[in-house]
This record gives sequence, structure tokens and C-alpha cells, in this order.
Amino acid sequence: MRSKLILAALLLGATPAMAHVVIGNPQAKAGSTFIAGFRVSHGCAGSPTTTITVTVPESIITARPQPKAGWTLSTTHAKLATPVAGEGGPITERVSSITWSGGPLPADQYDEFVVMLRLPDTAGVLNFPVLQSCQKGAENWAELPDASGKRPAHPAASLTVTAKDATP
Ligand SMILES: [Cu+2]
Repeated sequence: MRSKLILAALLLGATPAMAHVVIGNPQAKAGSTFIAGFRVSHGCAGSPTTTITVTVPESIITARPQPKAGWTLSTTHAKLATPVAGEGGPITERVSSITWSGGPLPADQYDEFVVMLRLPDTAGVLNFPVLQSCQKGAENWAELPDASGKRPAHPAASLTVTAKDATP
């Protein structure tokens, strides 16, 4: 029985524990502020990581990346179709992608790239495509599950947003 389970794990390839680029504890309530840590647990086929670019889903209006020693931070912006009220006046654009460049992060080490997110008011699954570039090659973690729910080879990092009144 046990050996069958191990065999099944081997046949499936990467185990969830070593799963690509993922958000740690990927569940939070709608409308909350969530600290998302994007975990990078391996390089590109043994090559050290030099750049991580996270694409922020459209439904997230506010995304504030945490600076990281040894890495240069940059962001791109997109205009909002409809401005929304913010603490310092109307918000007219949002952060659409965040890039950390530097390191390198050795292929056999793990690190976390952190972003503070204001989550949308509606429940659902948010997908964050992540482009990982390495000294040699790149890995594009951008695939979404297909209709059957089968996990793709290069899944985007995902976050499950639960309803505001859901019991924890
Ligand atoms: Cu992996």
C-alpha cells in the first residue's frame, strides 16, 4: 500500500512540497489586506534565479511590494477603467506587475518575494503568473488548470479568496 503511494508520487513528478513558485498559506478573506509571499524553491534546471516577475490580477487595485536586500525592485502600472476612492484621493492606476532583479538565488536554496495586497470584495481564485529568469534559461509559471481541473506542468501561483462572512 505504502509503496504504491510512493510510486504514484513519483509518477506525478514534482510533489506539492516542492511545488514551483507558490504563495505560502494561499487563502484569505475577500476585502482583506493580505501579505502574499511568493516562494521560490528551486532554480531553472539547476541554474540560479536572477529575476522574478509577478503579474498582478486585474481585480487587485492595490499591490505594494516589499523591498529585498540584494534585489532591485521595479513595477509597471495600468490605468483603471474606473477610478476608485482611496485614502489619499481617487486611485486611477494600479500596479500591474512587480519585478525583483538581483540575487542570484542559488538553485538549491529557497527565498520568498513579498507583496502586500488589498483583495477584491468578491470570493474566487486569483491567479498570479510568475516569470522566473535564471542565469541560464527561464521558467514561465503561467498556466491555469484546464476544465478537468488537472494541474498543469507550469502552474501560475494561486490564491483562494473566501467570502467575507465565511467562518475561519
Ligand atoms: Cu517546482
